[in-house]
Order: sequence, then structure tokens, then C-alpha cells
Amino acid sequence: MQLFHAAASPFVRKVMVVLHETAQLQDVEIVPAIGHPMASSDMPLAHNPLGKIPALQRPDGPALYDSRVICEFLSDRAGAQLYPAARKWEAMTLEATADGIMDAAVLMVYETRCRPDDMQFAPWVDAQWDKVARALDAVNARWMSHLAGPLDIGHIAMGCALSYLDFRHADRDWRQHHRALAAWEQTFAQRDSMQQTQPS
Ligand SMILES: N[C@@H](CCC(=O)N[C@@H](CS)C(=O)NCC(=O)O)C(=O)O
Repeated sequence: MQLFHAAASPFVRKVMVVLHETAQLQDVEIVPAIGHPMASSDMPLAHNPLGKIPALQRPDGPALYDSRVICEFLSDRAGAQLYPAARKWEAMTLEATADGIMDAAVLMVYETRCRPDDMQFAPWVDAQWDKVARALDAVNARWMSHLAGPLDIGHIAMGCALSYLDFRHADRDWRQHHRALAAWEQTFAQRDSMQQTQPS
């Protein structure tokens, strides 16, 4: 299989962490794919018409995207329990929350990277951060008992989302008002799968 990949992408990192956790890394060839909405020539357009990564080319079927589809495919393929039947909807809702944090955080980066200085709109960037902050409040208040339980896709997605906030938006200091989540992240970040996939 081929995975279209950039080391800075939190969505790609989710897939990489799943590959590590399910011992499938050796089944995947990493294909570099760097770009953004205004520079898509090196993105896997033939595999994902949206021009986004991650995309996974399988040997025996069409390419898969987006990260949620790929992660569930890989979990099934390995017979892993990252979407455990007993708490599947909770795990997927936590994953969706983490993905929403990543979406907003990535859009904030694109605002400065893709738009000329005189077309950037700070209130729009702040509105994206408001989404992140509301999601962090909700996770800190209502999801800590889930995060204390056995590993599933919700843990992996949240670990990648929080690390991306440190990577791109450290100045916003998300830890300040989310102490329980910050303590969880500190421990989760020590997992080998997280250490081996740090953004660059
Ligand atoms: N919902 C998608 C989001 C993927 C995404 O936004 N990837 C970014 C990189 S972090 C990308 O490929 N951006 C290029 C673009 O938007 O054109 C997923 O879960 O895979």
C-alpha cells in the first residue's frame, strides 16, 4: 500500500499512529505529498480529487480517503479494536471532535500561508480558535473518563490534535484552561507511536 504523506499533517499522523499501534508500518510505502489549497500540483489528485492527504492506495482496490476511512480500514485489516463495538459511537464522536480541532487549526495556518497579507482577516482566525477552545472545554469537562480507558481511535485522534496545537499554535497556550486534558496529553505523548511520529 502507498500512503500519501506529509510529516506536519495531523491527519496523516493519525494514520501513522494507527499503523504503529497495529504493527502494519511495514505494509506501507510512504509517498511524500506537500501542498495546500493554493498549491495542489504535488498532492495526490488522482487518488483523492479533493487534493488532500492522507490518501491510501490499496493494491486491490481504489484509493481510500479521508483519515477516518483509512484509520477504520487499517483497524479492521489488523483485527484491532480501535473502533470497539461496545463504545464505537463514543470513540467516533471523540475522533470527530479531534478532527474538528485539527480542521480549525489547519485553516488558521492556511489563512496566513495562502492569503496575501492585505486579505487576511483576524476575526475569522479568532473564530476558528473559538471552535478549538469550545471543543477543548467539552473534552476537558466530559471526556476524561473515556480518555482514561483503553486505547481507541478517539485517544489517537485527540493526541494528534493536541500535539498539532503545540506545533502550530503554541502562543495560544491551550493547556492554561484545560489542566486535566493537559495531564492526559503529557502521558499519552510518551507512547512509542507518538514519539515516532512527531511533526516536523
Ligand atoms: N478530513 C480530512 C482532512 C485532511 C486535510 O485537511 N489535510 C490537509 C493537510 S493537514 C490537506 O491535505 N490540505 C490540502 C488542501 O486542503 O488542499 C481527513 O481527515 O483526512
